[in-house]
Amino acid sequence: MRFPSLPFIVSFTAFHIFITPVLQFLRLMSVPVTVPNPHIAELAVDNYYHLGFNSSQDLKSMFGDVKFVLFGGSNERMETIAHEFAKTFFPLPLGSTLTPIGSTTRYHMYKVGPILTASHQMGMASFSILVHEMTKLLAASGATDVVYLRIGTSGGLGLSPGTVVITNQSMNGLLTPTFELISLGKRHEYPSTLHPDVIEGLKKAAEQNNVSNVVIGNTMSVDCFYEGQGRLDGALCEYNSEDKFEFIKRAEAVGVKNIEMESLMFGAFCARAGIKAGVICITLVDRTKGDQVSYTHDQYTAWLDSSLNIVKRYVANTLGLTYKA
Ligand code: R2B
Ligand code: URA
Repeated sequence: MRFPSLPFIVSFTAFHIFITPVLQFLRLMSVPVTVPNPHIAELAVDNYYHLGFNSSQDLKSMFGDVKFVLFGGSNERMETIAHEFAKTFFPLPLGSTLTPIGSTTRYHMYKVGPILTASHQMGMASFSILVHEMTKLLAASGATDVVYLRIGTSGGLGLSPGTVVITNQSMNGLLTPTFELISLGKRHEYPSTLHPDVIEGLKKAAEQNNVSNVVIGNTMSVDCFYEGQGRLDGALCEYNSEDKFEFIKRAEAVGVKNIEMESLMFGAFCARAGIKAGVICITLVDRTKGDQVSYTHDQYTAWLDSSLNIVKRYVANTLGLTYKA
């Protein structure tokens, strides 16, 4: 057996003595939300136009404590989620009610303790405006260690409706993991990645909740509900059922478990902005069985609850809160 050389032993020991504490210290340091765009600093006042706030306001006292932003499509769902977080972790002062903050023309936002919930409506274009303005607002507020989560709905592939999918990797309609943005007449491709800490944290929370209807897999994300998702029930359709199933097989072969309309842009934006992000969606329909979406109110509530309970557990684990399922 060969013994390690002296220089190796010296550098190995030095690494452990000096570098390990530095790495531990860095891990404990808080990470502020920042905006990489240098032009923002030149603005006297930045108007977060679609949110109904601006940078001249006392944003620090309003949003400086935010740790999680929970995004989802519908106004109603984001109100329900805010209520759930108030009920479980941050009771509202006696006699007060939860009301949306800022402008409600485009999105609805609620704040409960260090949690913001915000509806992004449908599709990447709408969500992109929200994440740009949300990130600028949180950066101006001095918020630190913020995690973004999309709690959404989707169509499943070979999964019974109500299954919860934690996204590993988002893919575009060509089944590659890049988000395409056309800017100044040029095509840009950005890798879309969700943060491994968030994926792991959601997985662990799902295990702790001991729920069986959870899968981890890839998500196809496209800016279209009908033809872009290979549905046969849109007003227009130029392919047949065989074409649809041939594509679904190809998607399944690269690990796609569900299809939705936002995670690709979300993953690319958050990776570029240096924000930890994750996506957890319930499935509303099994696309290998049909295209029409229909469910009862009670089913929807139960399905949403199982994804929400995972998110609650993950938030509790991250913020050191007590959570009983
Ligand atoms: C899921 O549901 C919406 C379409 O019905 C869309 O926002 C999505 O990603
Ligand atoms: N949302 C989608 O984008 N697709 C579905 O099939 C269901 C919900």
